[in-house]
Amino acid sequence: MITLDRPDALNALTIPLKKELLGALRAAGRDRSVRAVILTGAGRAFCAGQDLKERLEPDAPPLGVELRERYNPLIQAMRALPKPVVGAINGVAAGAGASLAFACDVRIASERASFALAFGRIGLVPDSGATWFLPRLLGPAKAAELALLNEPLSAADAERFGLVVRVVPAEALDAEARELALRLAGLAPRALALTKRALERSWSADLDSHLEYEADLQGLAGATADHREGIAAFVEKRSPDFKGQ
Ligand code: LHQ
Repeated sequence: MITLDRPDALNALTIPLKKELLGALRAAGRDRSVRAVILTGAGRAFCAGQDLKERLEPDAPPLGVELRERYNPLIQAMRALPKPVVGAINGVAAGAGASLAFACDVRIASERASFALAFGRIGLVPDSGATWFLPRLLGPAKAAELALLNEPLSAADAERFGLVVRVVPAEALDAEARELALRLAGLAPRALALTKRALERSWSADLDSHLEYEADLQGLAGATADHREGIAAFVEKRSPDFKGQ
């Protein structure tokens, strides 16, 4: 579990926090014993986005540089991670904090969660993938409403729009997110990684080339010991024991 841990500032993203988060994502990618990652926030917020006070410091890098050097690599690391990322959205996810939530593979939300783009209020454009993820996750009309009007989305509406798999009482979020992550961790890791890759690629592919791509991936998945174990478990009417091989 990766916890953004600056609760007094609603886990607003400073340069050190962004560096730590990227390090934690990369470490999770390298560690073979990690089969799923939970991303959550300490305290009452998931993440309030960029630390706006840090932006007032005289040596704050230009926004374009900050995005290219620190935000974009975070989003890319989450999408390229060959393991599922479960967003446990415990409270408000605003600005780039909402983008982090959108970049998770699945999200489960506390009833106290909300999503707010917030960028418009400070004269900025939604970034860190927000304008890429939102139309895909919510559809173009709702995406435009959120992005242009900066309307927050409640947890209940997020569930209605399919942005989160489930809304749970605040005190149950941790256990429910762990259960979801454990379910994912019990699946065949290689197949999950390839599935994530196929879903990602589908956005920029035509059907014919994507059918080919799926056939290639299936060739890889089909050659794994986990595939053989899955079939054996089915025939023997038992739960599979996937080893990631
Ligand atoms: C904060 C923050 C915060 C610092 C709460 N920073 N302290 C931007 C620039 C650079 C490059 C790339 O991209 C970006 C992307 C972005 O993320 S832009 C969007 C940045 N985020 C926002 O505009 C959201 C700002 N926060 C809020 O609007 C509110 O805090 C929300 C609606 C999230 C929560 O409201 P409340 O529940 O009323 O809490 P609060 O406002 O009282 O905040 C509690 C504390 O957290 C407070 O500190 P204090 O010392 O006064 O108790 C806030 O100053 C601090 N905080 N967000 N982003």
